[in-house]
Amino acid sequence: MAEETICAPSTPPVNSSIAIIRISGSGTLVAADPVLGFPEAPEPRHAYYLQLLEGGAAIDDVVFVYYRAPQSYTGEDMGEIFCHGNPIIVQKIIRLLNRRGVRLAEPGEFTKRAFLNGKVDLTEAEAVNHIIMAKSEWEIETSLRQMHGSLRQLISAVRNRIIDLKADIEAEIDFSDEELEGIGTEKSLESAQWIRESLENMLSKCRTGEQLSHGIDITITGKPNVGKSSILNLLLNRERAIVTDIPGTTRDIIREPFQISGMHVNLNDTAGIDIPGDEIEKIGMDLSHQKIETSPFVIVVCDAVSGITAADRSILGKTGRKKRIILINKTDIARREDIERAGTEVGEEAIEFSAKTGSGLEKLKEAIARRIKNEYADIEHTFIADLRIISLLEDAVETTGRIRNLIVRRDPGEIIAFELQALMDILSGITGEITPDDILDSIFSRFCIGK
Ligand SMILES: Nc1nc2c(ncn2[C@@H]2O[C@H](COP(=O)(O)OP(=O)(O)O)[C@@H](O)[C@H]2O)c(=O)[nH]1
Ligand SMILES: [Mg+2]
Repeated sequence: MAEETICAPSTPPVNSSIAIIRISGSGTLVAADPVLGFPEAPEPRHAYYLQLLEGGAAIDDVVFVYYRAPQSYTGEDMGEIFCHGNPIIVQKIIRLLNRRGVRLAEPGEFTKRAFLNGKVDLTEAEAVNHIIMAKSEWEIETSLRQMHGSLRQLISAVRNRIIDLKADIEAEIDFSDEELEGIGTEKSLESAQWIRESLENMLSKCRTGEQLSHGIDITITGKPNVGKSSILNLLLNRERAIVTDIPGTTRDIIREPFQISGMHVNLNDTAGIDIPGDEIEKIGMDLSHQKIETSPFVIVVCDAVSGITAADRSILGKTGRKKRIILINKTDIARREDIERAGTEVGEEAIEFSAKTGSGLEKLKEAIARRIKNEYADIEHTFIADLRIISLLEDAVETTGRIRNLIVRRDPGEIIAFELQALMDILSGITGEITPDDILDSIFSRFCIGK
């Protein structure tokens, strides 16, 4: 149990209607009472409207809520002061608390205390930070589920199975019996298999979650002047990229985050692909080619007025193996027969589009959302994992494979039990039961102050 009482503003230092200052630790009431002057001992989870005084002078009218340990976020005695959202007032209150022996909290220290006091495990604590930092509705929903224990519960189920298996194997060591051994091996193998599949499943969902939280790359490509930048601007609903009728206007890659159907997407506008005019254009096109290679999804834009040319065919050929959406743009100024001919020449489903009028925009958004959902089938049940958790899960899967082989080879029970313990330790690293202090520090230092 941490001994020092800590405090921090939980809201940013800007002028706003309300600011919140949190206090946590056994000294919470001792520090707060004289400045707030409670009429009697405050009742937990009640809102008190009080005047905050310093030496008889009013600092602000505030609302104070007291949480009695262990029924609080940190598991310690806690208080929350809601004052007017002026940084000058906040600083005054913080200084006052400091003078009363309450130290300023470090980033993430409240959540770290919640973790150390067993209110949350590490997968839940990390999810708290992801809720705050999330860039999409998907990430918020997934983080919320994880904060409520989605990953912890799965790990706990696997751990229980490991404990059972270990107990069985240890029992066999003690009462080694030739006849029982055969049945024991089969049951052990079944358990090892179940453990391995569960861990692999978890790993795959963590990997998907990790990719999705960075945003999914979608690259817009096509020959010069087909309307790529206009389409980017239309999707973003603002003039982000320069649009002109001069071919070769976009030279660098323009990358913009964007939300589609609750998912975080990074939209890339690139230089048009054709025969380069100068050195800069050539560099821009090389970048375009690289971006197409590394993006899981591409939008190929064709022009209904110019029709499908050699440059289009080359781009369609290069992106043939990618997950792609084809647009036939500029339908607002093209003749019907030209639009249809372009569609036929493309040779696969294409969306008739106009970046000028916005026609086809809903279809495009639906197509993007559908592709993403198809690609990441387990999207609804993923986890928010960083590389630390992923690499521990990889270790766990590998260890389970080794355990399986030991069982098949009927190696001594002692060796199998030893490996099972190693596997348990890896899982304890994920939930934070045995995680080195420096790793904990680095995790919590990524949090905001006051969280
Ligand atoms: N009429 C019409 N003009 C368009 C459309 N999309 C783009 N343009 C025009 O085509 C020219 C090239 O557009 P831009 O977005 O810069 O193309 P990019 O080179 O592929 O990025 C500009 O003059 C745009 O206004 C469209 O759907 N309809
Ligand atoms: Mg452009």
